[in-house]
Amino acid sequence: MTFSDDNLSASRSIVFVALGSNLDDPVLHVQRALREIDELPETALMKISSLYETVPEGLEDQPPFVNAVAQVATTLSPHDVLARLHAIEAQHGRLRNTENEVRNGPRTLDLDILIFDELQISARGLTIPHPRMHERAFVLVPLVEIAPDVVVPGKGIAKQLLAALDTAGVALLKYEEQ
Ligand code: PH2
Ligand code: MG
Ligand code: MG
Repeated sequence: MTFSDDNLSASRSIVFVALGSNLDDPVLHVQRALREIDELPETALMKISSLYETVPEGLEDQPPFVNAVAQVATTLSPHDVLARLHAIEAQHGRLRNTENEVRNGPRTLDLDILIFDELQISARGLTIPHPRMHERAFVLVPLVEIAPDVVVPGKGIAKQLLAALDTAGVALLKYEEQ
């Protein structure tokens, strides 16, 4: 895909966003979400990883996930990025905080902020870096593909964190751009 060329000021932040889907044509949800992230105000996609098919973690009895990671430049605040990502999830039919939503369960689209510059934030509803990213191969494999040397604040360098993990459940996915 080709990226929009928003003119961002020098004070932009670099943000890594994880994408995940395991319902209703996951590849399409992830591809559409990448475009929607690129179209956000004050925000531009810089890099996207390949798409991966991954074995579900946390709750095993659900369809396989499609996962990817995007590197984004933005002048939005962390809370504004989070609100925008939640809005994109909602456009994809994601039901948040309802009895239909199972923790770690199936979802049409999950967009998580992984890293936001060097920030470490612990607020209600927003923890940066993502608290479990360093132990998840479905996050670190696509992250290391596009940014092997990025620092996960408080945890270490992405490629070194990945070296400690079993990646057997993460497979490169072949797909057509849609
Ligand atoms: N997301 C979860 C829980 N488990 N497993 C895989 N493979 N991929 C995910 O994106 C995922 C998961 C909660 O957000
Ligand atoms: Mg998640
Ligand atoms: Mg999430």
